[in-house]
Amino acid sequence: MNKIRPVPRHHADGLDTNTTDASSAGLTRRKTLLGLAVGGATVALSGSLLGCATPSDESEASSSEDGSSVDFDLAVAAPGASSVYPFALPALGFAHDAIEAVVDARTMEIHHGKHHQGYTNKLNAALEGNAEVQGKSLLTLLSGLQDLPDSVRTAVRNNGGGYLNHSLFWPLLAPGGGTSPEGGLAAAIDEQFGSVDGFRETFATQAKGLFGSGWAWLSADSTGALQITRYANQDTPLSSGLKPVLGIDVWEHAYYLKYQNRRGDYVNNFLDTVNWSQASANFAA
Ligand code: MN3
Repeated sequence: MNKIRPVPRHHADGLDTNTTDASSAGLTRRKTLLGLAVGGATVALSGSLLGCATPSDESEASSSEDGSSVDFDLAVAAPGASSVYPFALPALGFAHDAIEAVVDARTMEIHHGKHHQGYTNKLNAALEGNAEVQGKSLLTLLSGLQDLPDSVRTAVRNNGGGYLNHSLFWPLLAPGGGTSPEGGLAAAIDEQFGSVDGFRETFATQAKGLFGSGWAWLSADSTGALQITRYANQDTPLSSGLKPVLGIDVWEHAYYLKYQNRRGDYVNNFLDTVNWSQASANFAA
């Protein structure tokens, strides 16, 4: 079990919402916020553009707001995922053609074997020769980006984030077809979104509307409260003190061969194929 030290996040803005345009490892300046209704839920949009923050934008990043921590256990990641350097490409866990209803085999082959492998290789390369950073766990690195040397911070943010996000993503796909939320996660979804359908509508809206490349995540804070958060590039919920529960990769490399510009169809098919047992395990991790 790894203790994650959270960085101050969005309720510092006085908002009590379950969706946030976050981003940027909790390092984004959040000055202008506006609320709007999406799918019956209030959505907070940061005035900062996704991806425009830089790791040096550290005005809020150095201390915990309430001293609490988010626990997260990398054991829920794909088989073979590494928690420390050197990092190895984890197993996909199913055949490339096992989820054709969502993503075609060629895309899965490239996505796992080239993109995820690429993040793995580049993360290792960034840490090679830096013994001090090598000794830190991936979760420590990603939850403490502001503490890293300038020479490796961006590489860890992008490639460490890519390594983790994809390691969590593969097990969230159910080759046998989608299941239903279980246990504590089922109760939390009902409480936060009214129903699984309510969750689905809000999550799909966020995933479809994310500009450019990134991820939409259902995450939990240290109290177990859920929120849907969008991240640019390979930023992760861990970097804003949140526990990742269910995420979708909306980079074009994840769907373009099968869907071209029809991201919405990809998002809907993904939501039909969620391994909710895995998401429930992530929530409990
Ligand atoms: Mn990807």
